[in-house]
Amino acid sequence: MKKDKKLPTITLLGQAASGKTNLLTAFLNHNPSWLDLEDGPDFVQNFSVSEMFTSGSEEERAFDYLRTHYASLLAGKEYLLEGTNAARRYGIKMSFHQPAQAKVQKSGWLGIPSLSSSAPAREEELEFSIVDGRGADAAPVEMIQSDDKDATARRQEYRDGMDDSSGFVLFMPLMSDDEGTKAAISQRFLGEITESLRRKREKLGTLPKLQRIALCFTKCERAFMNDGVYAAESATEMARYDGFFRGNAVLSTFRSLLAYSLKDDTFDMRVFPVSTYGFVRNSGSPNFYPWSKSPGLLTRAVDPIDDYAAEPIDDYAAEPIDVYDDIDLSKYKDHFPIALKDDQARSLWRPFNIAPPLLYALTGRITGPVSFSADRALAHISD
Ligand SMILES: Nc1nc2c(ncn2[C@@H]2O[C@H](COP(=O)(O)OP(=O)(O)O)[C@@H](O)[C@H]2O)c(=O)[nH]1
Ligand SMILES: [Mg+2]
Repeated sequence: MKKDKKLPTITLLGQAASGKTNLLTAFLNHNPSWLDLEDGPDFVQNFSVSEMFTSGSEEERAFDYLRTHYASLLAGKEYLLEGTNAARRYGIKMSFHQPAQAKVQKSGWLGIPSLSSSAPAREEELEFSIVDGRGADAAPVEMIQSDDKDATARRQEYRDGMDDSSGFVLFMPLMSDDEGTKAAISQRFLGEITESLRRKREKLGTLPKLQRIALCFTKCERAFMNDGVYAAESATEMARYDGFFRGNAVLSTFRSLLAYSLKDDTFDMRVFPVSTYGFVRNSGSPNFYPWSKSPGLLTRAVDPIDDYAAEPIDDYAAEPIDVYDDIDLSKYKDHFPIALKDDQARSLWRPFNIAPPLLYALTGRITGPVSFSADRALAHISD
């Protein structure tokens, strides 16, 4: 990544295993037309995403690691991989077509919408950097977190990333963890954000102002496991999140931040349900397979000579493989495992709403099939 130029920066924040690195990997590797950016009021078209590195750089090496990570998820071999162990900055270039936009004013006489202004169509190119780090470094738990030099240096890099950022993308799993744990973790992130805001105020003019926070509820496909083939559609319906948001410990903890974002001259905030696993293309079912031995994508490619397999499988088999000897599997056998080739697994994997929070944090554009304004999120909490 070019060091001579300060790129607009966004930082991914969230507890360990909240899905930061997987989302970034999918964003950089996935079929561009599946990034959900062509949906929503500020939709864009014909976008492409690419990375910018000096070859042989540390960033390039780390990016190659991300590619491996992505390939291994498809193959269901994620257990071979390490977690994120340092704060990394990836240089990214995104280009897209911005269609002509008519801004409609709703306050016309008799409520008739009147056209107030319009923006012509144009091509846009954004160069930016994304900071991804080790969750525990961004919001350390005193007592548990190591205080050695390495840990302190890593933490400092992550905090520097936040200070250089005009947008934060905050990750919290929609399900899992008890409310107490979620509240405690959110509290630590709230503390880190508040500290960064304080440093930004102190160094006004040197550090960029925080413009936006995208709060992502990750792994949201798991909330729709009972919806079968209607899951993908259900996930776009705002009302379906009522039950998850009401009394939600994360939203309650961030209540003050959400309320603060509504004031003039502060940052904006928006809430996005996201899922990197997403839904199976054409079928609409959640692309999550809760096999206790190895939870992961439903559509992972199954290696015929996998350790789990008792016998080699016909290359062309498109039927359930009956070689896993896990008794838990019997209840899943109607849809998994299916011998998918790598490219089939890749083409069936359609992530949900993963690029919209990134574009929002960067530019304020609202894209994607579903998201909640701060107002609306607050209304959910106080319902
Ligand atoms: N069910 C589900 N699991 C996910 C999703 N995204 C990531 N994961 C899993 O969550 C774990 C942590 O993901 P990772 O991206 O490494 O989290 P990070 O520590 O925040 O970077 C991995 O086992 C992922 O496969 C998702 O959308 N749905
Ligand atoms: Mg990570």
